[in-house]
Amino acid sequence: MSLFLYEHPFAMYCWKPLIALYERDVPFTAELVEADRSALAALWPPASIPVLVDDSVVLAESSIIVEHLDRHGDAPSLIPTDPDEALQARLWDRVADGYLTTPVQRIVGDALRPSDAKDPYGVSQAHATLDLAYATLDRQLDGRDHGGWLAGDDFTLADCAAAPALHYADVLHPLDRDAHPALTALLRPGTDAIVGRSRGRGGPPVPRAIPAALARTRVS
Ligand SMILES: N[C@@H](CCC(=O)N[C@@H](CS)C(=O)NCC(=O)O)C(=O)O
Repeated sequence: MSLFLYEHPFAMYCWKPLIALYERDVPFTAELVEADRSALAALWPPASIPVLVDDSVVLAESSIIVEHLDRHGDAPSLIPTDPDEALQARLWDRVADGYLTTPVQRIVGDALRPSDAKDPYGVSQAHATLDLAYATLDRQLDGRDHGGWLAGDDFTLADCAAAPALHYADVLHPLDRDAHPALTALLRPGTDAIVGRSRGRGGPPVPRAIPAALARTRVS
């Protein structure tokens, strides 16, 4: 078995399979993707990251990669085997991507645009979407009789998606800790500790670099 993950350490969507890989204790080789994506495009024409190569199988899309990783390692499945629970995991993965990661990408993307191509309206919409996401996720977590994970009792795909997205979102659009205590509990230990919280394993080393990196590039 040889797994290669094409990724960049600052890319939220790459953290999702990275968390799954560490959580499942699956050995892999990280292939750093930078500006030149031609080699990646030969594997996967959109050249988005992450991309996983598992022997002859090439898989893109972070959620699909996490689903595939359930075939590796012996940790409990990140897509629950119960069909109803699996739907919840997929649902909250979609919520994390759509309502956290997408607006974060919009805000960061706008900060990188030339000054004559800014989209202030889009950015203000993105901030409003993050408020909606915080309220939605906090309500999902609040007062529920489960382990504090988004989709139920267990750590799932949904948490792999939400942890990094929430981490970045909080930098760009600070989470009101008083208004959203349940969601704060998910954020509180920091992303590496969130990973570690899943069955007590240590978090991946790469995300520890992220807060410092983001602090240097803070946009509002
Ligand atoms: N839906 C995709 C989104 C992947 C995505 O947007 N990846 C970003 C990095 S986080 C990317 O490659 N963007 C294109 C670019 O940077 O050129 C997934 O879940 O994998």
